[in-house]
Amino acid sequence: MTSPSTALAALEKEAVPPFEHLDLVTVRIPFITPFSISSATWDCKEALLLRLSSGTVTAWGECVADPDPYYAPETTVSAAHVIKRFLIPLVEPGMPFGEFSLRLKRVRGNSMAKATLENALIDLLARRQQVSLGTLLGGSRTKIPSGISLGLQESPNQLVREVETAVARGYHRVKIKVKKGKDLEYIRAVRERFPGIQLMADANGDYTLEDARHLSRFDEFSLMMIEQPLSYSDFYEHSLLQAKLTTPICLDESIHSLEDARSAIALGGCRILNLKQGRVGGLLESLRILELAISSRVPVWSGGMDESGIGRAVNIHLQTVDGFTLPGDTSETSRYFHEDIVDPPVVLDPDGYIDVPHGPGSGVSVVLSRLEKYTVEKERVV
Ligand code: OSB
Ligand code: MG
Repeated sequence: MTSPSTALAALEKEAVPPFEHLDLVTVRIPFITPFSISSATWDCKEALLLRLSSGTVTAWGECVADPDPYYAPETTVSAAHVIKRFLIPLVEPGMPFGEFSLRLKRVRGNSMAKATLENALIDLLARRQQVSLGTLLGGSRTKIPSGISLGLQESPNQLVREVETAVARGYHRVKIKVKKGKDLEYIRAVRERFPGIQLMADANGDYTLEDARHLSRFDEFSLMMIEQPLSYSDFYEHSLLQAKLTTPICLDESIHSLEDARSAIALGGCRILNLKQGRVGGLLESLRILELAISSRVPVWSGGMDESGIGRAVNIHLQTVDGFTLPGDTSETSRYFHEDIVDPPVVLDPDGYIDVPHGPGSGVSVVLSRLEKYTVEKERVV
């Protein structure tokens, strides 16, 4: 087994691969049903994709930014702008990834844009070396546990029906979205039906510290954690809230970097981390955060951004690395899409696990006819 820090040191020494072309492609892939969180509803996956071509090899990166700034400040359009204007000029093929990563620091924030470019370059590196992304990251697992994130529902009964389907399918852990006025009744209904499942709630920042007493009523339901109860940009008030709750707090949207993770953990603002590689600037920063979490004894799991198969595969490979101690938000392709742009789709085995894709790089291939069908914009940048 390779520790995240050992894998990081090796990856930092690898040379950024050369490429002939770089394309930005925006796709809109319909969802089977709309997905709602406390701050937004999406009826399709709009994603910015970055393609690198090098000889016969093609590599991809998927940006996790939404078309709107309702989950995080970046958007598909802002990410495309930052990539073109500020990030691509920093790429010098042949330079070590460690140096590339340092250069990116001059551009403040914009971690989703950075992850998009870094993901594509690392996918290209792995494909050229004929190794899988997981291997490059020092991962050893061949399968990972599944988890599902259920959006806000019309009624507690409707939510229970959704949970029944997820449990029957074999998901290892169920996350439900909550918001003010759609919380205790919903959690109670699910707990009464399923007293023993691994269950958690995600508020996407809908509450304030004034709701502390209300939130402490979540404690009776033995939730694994409550995710991002307070503001998308806060650590401090989460630390005050954590002192009043027995349920562990997990932070999601307030963590954009290693520094954020360090501050949040040091303050006691979270006992668990949702690590979304696409939100923290990519895979190198994810390895740094994993190392911190292991040494701080903070459990980590991989979040998702309802990605297409490109980003979904990256999240799966990352979860083969040590430090991911809890099931994440990695679900089957068919949980979101009738049709995705890559093959093979993500499916659950009879035990609710997901096989890590085989083959070089992310191990999935983009099906060009489907890509074209869902493309709404494309631009050759290099
Ligand atoms: O808060 O984790 C979140 C999706 C979009 C934006 C924010 C979140 C989510 C999810 C879905 O919960 C996770 C997934 O299935 O990929
Ligand atoms: Mg979340």
